[in-house]
Amino acid sequence: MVDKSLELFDCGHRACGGCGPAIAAKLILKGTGEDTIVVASTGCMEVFSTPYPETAWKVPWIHSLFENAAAVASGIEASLKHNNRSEKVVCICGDGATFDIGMLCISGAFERGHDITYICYDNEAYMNTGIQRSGATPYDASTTTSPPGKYSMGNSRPKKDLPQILAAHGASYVATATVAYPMDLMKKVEKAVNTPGSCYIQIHAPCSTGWGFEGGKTIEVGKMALECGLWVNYEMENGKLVKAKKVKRVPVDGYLKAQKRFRHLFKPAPVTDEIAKIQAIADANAEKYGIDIVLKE
Ligand SMILES: Cc1ncc(C[n+]2csc(CCOP(=O)(O)OP(=O)(O)O)c2C)c(N)n1
Ligand SMILES: [Mg+2]
Repeated sequence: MVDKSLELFDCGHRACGGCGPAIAAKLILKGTGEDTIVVASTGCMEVFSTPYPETAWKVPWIHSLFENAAAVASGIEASLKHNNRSEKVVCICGDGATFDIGMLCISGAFERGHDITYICYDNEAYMNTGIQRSGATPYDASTTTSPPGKYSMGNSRPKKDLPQILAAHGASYVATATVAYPMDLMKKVEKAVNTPGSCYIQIHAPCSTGWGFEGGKTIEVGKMALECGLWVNYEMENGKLVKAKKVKRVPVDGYLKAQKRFRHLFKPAPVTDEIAKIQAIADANAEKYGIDIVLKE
């Protein structure tokens, strides 16, 4: 088992207070251990952790373009294999890089079956460039490119189901996790890097600046997402769902109210039909993954 006391992502970086992705980076490296090469696309994490000539990474780390981390990782993995070396190759990339612009390279890497772990820290928008919507932005969230107003209630499309898309590529292991449950996150990362073939982990990583909540509430907001069913923690092996965390679900209202990106749904008055649509998304998740705790009479 990997030594989880090692701090391989150092303090002193320049993330915002309460940055979910920074917590994710720290936990991911506790799951991978030292024998790891990280490939990172451009985005907040790269900017706050590697302002030249400084770095927060205590493992080999390579910057790729916004769109090609999976291709860079594929090349590194092929070279390591050729040289009989055993380092783990791990991409750590934002949702914009993963869901949108890097999708072709990820699809190619997974189709070829490279022995890599691709991890998306999902803060649900392009945060580094000013909070633009991505394919991971949830329904009705306000971003600078999906502002609520006369013509819309925020982001008009639901979140893309990327874990299922990568499972359909034949990924050996696919999992979702959240920074709000660190032990679970580290366990899943450790499992992924020790599973041969292409693995994918998507981490719910609340962004205090982009979502609009106080930096001290990151873990609370993360837990709320899971408790209302808008985020589900599950694992898939070879395309099959093997585990999903059950919850005693609460309505989505609390999670939405905790963040300014959903403020327009409650002010000046609650927009009940839109809130009901978001509740329906949580209900559909609960049904799909069987997460509701049913109390026996
Ligand atoms: C080809 C290309 N297009 C646009 C950009 C500008 N750009 C840099 S980071 C970024 C957003 C990254 O979003 P995400 O992957 O979600 O990471 P986050 O900033 O949210 O951590 C964009 C649009 C770029 N670097 N390269
Ligand atoms: Mg992002």
